[in-house]
Amino acid sequence: MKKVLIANRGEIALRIIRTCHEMGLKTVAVYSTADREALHVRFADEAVCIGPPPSKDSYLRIDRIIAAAEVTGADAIHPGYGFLAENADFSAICTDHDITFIGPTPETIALMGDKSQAKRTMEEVGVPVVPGSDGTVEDPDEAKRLADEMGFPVVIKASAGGGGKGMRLVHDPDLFLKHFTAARTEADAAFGNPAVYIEKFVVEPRHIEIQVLGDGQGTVIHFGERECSIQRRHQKLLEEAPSPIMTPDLRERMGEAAIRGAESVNYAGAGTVEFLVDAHRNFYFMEMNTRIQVEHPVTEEVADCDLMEYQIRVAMGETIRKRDVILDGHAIECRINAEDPFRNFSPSPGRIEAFHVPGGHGVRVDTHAYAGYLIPPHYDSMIAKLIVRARSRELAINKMQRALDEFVIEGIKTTIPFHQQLLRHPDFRAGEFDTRFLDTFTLEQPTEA
Ligand code: MV4
Repeated sequence: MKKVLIANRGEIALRIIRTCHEMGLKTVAVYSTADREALHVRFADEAVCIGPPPSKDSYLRIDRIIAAAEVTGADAIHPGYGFLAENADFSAICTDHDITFIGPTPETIALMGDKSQAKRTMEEVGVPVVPGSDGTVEDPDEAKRLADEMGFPVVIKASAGGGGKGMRLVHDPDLFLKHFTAARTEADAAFGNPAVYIEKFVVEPRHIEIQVLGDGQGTVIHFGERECSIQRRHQKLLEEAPSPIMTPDLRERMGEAAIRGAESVNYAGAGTVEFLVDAHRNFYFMEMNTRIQVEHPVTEEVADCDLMEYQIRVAMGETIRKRDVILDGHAIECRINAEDPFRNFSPSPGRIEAFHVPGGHGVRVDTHAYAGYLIPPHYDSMIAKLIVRARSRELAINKMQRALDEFVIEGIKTTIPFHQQLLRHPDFRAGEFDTRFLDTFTLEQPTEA
């Protein structure tokens, strides 16, 4: 591997380019016409324009990305997250063109993309899963019988969905059939696949995920957990490692389960095994993400490693040594989005007039933004990730507050004021929250100047 094409944009494209250059690898950026002025274009050794602003005409165009790799002689492609990162066809097409796809095999991506099959795969090797239907259910009467057996509330989930897409909660048994039919119709419209499965609803759950790395040659290791319960409409806003509820014993059991699941598919690359954890610390497999995630830096900080370097090394064919990864300290990431938290998080694209990033000990900022940068309206609203690391959770929260206070972004609205209020909340500070926390968290309106 000598030259890596980055099939992405924004902070993650920069993040990938940095590791490639440290490893002595050349880089190729691809960009849409909306990203001509973007930093990933400037930081890469070469750059190829792949189309107009809409993602479907540029960052999602497999043919143009492969052509860009061929004309520049790139021998590997890193997909980042989003866009084509979990597209099994893309992984297969790269391989067909003798280009190394930095990620899992097409078979693994497709298997984990089918949420019902992924769940069955995990259950078969003894990973705890949420009680529910054995695979997908088509027949409404059979579905109703199963739901009655499990007891309400239940959730109906689209097999082709994930991340909260195509999910329905049903409390009232009398409304089950209506929801079941609607869920199938919706899934068909959204994913071209009506298949749904049914689960018992886990109340007051936390979302805790385990970072894994496999070499595709039989070895998988884990890097501990990330606490991801602070979400709004299935969009994470803050992540941390370790989870405030974690114990060494629970980490050992969840880590072992994640490894067992990943080993059963001879997993290759970085991956994340998502679990729901209930109030009694029972854990249940939910989904596996076959990509590097937005929140990977909190793991890098507590494990003191470069996960992207590991992704690239295993894609080059290196094996990994079975070992317990040493975790130390506490890391928190705040997602800084170009959104107005006081106007229902509505997008706030536009030109950044002033931009000053915080610094100092234990502070990391992953961003593609700069003073004068015009945020295009076509893509994700995340413009920076602010990551801090300290010896304890309390010290990390204090450091994050200091860093947020230093962060200056003018010209657009951002989620910085949201994070400042969240970090002051006594329940957040006490580590007492679950996935419903933001449903009831009310922002204090700023006082008019
Ligand atoms: C659940 C659940 C409770 N019980 N499944 C939402 C995202 C998708 N990955 C699955 N999700 C959930 N599945 C059962 N059986 C609650 C959620 C859920 C959730 C999960 C993680 C983080 C935030 C969430 C917010 C609402 C619901």
